Amino acid sequence: MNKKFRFLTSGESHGKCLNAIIEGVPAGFPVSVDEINTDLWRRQQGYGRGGRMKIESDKVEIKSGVRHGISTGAPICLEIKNKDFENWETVMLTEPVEMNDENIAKIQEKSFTKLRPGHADYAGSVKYGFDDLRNVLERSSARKTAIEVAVGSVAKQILKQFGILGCSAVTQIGNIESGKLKVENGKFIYDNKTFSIEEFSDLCEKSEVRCWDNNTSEKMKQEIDKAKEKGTTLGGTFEVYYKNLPVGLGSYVHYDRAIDGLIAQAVMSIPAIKAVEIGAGVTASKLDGSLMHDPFILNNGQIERTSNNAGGIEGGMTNGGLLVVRGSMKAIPTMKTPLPTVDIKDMTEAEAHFERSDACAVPACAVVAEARIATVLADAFLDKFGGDSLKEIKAHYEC
Ligand code: EPS
Repeated sequence: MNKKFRFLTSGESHGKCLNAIIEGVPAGFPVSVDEINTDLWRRQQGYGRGGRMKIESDKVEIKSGVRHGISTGAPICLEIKNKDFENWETVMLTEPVEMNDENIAKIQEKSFTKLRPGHADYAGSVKYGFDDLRNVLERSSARKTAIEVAVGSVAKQILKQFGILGCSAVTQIGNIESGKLKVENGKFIYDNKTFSIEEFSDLCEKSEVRCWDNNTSEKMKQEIDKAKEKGTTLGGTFEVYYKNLPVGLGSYVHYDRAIDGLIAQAVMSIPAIKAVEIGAGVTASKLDGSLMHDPFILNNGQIERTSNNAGGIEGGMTNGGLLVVRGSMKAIPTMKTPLPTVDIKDMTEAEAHFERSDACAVPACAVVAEARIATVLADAFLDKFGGDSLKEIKAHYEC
């Protein structure tokens, strides 16, 4: 399938910067740096983040493809500087450095050879033939999700022109689960109260763990504190919702056009994700057909559904319902209380490498997933309604 909205990113965790080139944004779309920076800020929040987030205050620079705030149709280049680079310059310089005693000591201090179970260290070092696991860590780090959020933010700005809006919520951290949320006809029902997507999103944005319920938020924070005390880390689950999607994004005609498959790939590619569900998700396997499928009804001549177990997707296509995607994130593998491992320097048994990290990044991950899903939706939207300019696309959309 020819992608209509595609991008590549580059950059290391402690390198000079993170970059992306987006190809496929038609001319005439407003592209706001402030909106991208707001999403970058949202990704940096969340109880349980480590010291690095105090160093970075991510800001994007748009380097091409936009003139006076409007896309020109040309590739859009984005850049986020790593503030921490100044502390890592000798270690992470792209040019060769003079191997004097001082520089050798600096580089060795940041080299490591004790594999972290659960991280990319082992497979990455075997695959690329590295002796120094720093080479694996730098690109496999979740730092790269900052630039992915910037790209997703541009995708969200395309979708916004057509009233398509998204939000995300954390539903579990460690063993603490949020109460049961019901999502019906685009409304969020919790504790007998009904919220619009905007109201629900607002509640999540105000929580330090991105959970709409205050009591659960507090319990989640305590769970993170406990994990920190033990020197361990926590995973969890989150949900992403998008409303006002037109019917028919994606397709049933080929495996690589099924939008659920594309969304699953996008979310699964985020570091530490182990499962992706849509709608009823894994519960679908337990529901008999009469409970699983969402009946059609007529309301003043309009087709409506009485439930949304499908999560807004049937037959690999959006069906006009609210998109509901759930992701499960494992606990971060860099831990103060290390697991048994092997030191590949001398092939001895050892304790895993530890360096400054996060205790829990589930709230940040929800924002990343929201952004990654936006790129899939924007791609499918441009595929269906595409044109060279916003004006052309609006004409296709409206006819
Ligand atoms: C990460 C380790 C930590 C995280 C980082 C991901 O970074 P550092 O080693 O510099 O303390 O904070 O995430 C980010 C920097 C970010 O922007 O999300 C890792 O090893 O994956």
